[in-house]
Amino acid sequence: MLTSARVKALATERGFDLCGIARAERHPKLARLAEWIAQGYAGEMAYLAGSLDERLDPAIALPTAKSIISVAVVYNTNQPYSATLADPERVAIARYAWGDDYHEALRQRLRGLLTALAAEAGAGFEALTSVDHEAIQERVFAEAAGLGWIGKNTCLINPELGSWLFLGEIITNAELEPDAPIADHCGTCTRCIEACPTEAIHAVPTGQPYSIDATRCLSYLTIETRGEIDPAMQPTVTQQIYGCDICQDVCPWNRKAAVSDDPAWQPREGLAFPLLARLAAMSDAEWSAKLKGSAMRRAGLARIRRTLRYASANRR
Ligand code: B12
Repeated sequence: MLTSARVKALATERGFDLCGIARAERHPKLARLAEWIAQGYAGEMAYLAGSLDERLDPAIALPTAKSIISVAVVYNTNQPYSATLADPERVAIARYAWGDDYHEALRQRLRGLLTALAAEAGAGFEALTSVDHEAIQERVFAEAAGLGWIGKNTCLINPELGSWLFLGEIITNAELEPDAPIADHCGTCTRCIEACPTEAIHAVPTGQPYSIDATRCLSYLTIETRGEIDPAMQPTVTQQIYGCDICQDVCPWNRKAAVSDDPAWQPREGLAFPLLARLAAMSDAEWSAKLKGSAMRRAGLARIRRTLRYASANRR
């Protein structure tokens, strides 16, 4: 019979930095998602509302689901944080997008883990993998599985590794012993709220969950929005030109964050703090080579160039 300890041992063997087990249930924290969408914070990300039912109930993805195996991988590399970038000619691409597209890279690794689990579990084992492929709220289950706590910047923070973590899951019908969540360690700290360049992170309202208004978040503005960026927000596009790391850069739990030497996450040539002028001058062919297998494909070249236009104009 498959045990939680065995699942974790197999996950560690396969290079996952964290692994924990949560119940595949309609977790009470999920209720916040519907509220958050209704408050308009999802902006153009209509796919979140479109898959709301699935997001509120993991049994829709796998009707026999009993457990969610939550894993995390450190993607931080040995590079300075964007908040320390002093050269005004240079811009920041979020570090999650410097290397290979984590959706594909992590999913392949999860499939390897799933094969190993299936071999040990025997007949009747059902499971599916997800790295944001299934409609599942990854942070809620990672927190429930004891991988860390959801911080005021809304990221999952692990007390030993920090928050530069990719999350993934295996949803399964195996009955596994769940882990206990760990306590919130944000305390009275409000550094992320104060440092956010667009005031996207809500000040901690009493009795409310930690939350952000995605429509103000530079990550959303630079990656998710189609067409032109909201004119009111255009002046905020200056240095963070693809995603934004500021709320994690300033987090005290990332002062000594773990670093990965995994080749998959190392910055591709010219992506860690490039010169804005250099990016603006890159040809279609150069971009196409750079974006192959990269998470930056999500926005696509037209949106990237649109953002570079704002950054150049705001520089002047
Ligand atoms: C949509 C999305 C975004 C949006 C919205 C982000 C947000 N904070 O909600 C945008 C485009 C802005 C974004 C940005 C980024 N993202 Co993103 N994103 C997602 C995605 C696809 C869905 C998240 C979502 O539904 N958000 C809406 C909120 C309301 O839901 P939630 O995140 O599940 O949060 C729950 C908890 O907050 C809970 N809650 C917390 N406290 C409390 C308290 C109470 C009382 C209650 C009731 C509930 C509650 O309520 C929510 C309900 O589900 C996930 C993948 C996934 N499928 O989960 C990745 C994911 C969250 N993103 C990720 C990453 C890496 C990023 C960026 C760092 C990328 C970058 N550098 O630009 C930034 C970080 C910005 C930030 N501070 O969040 C990682 C986060 C890893 C981690 N350590 O946390 C994820 C998990 C992808 C992955 N597989 O690794 N992202």
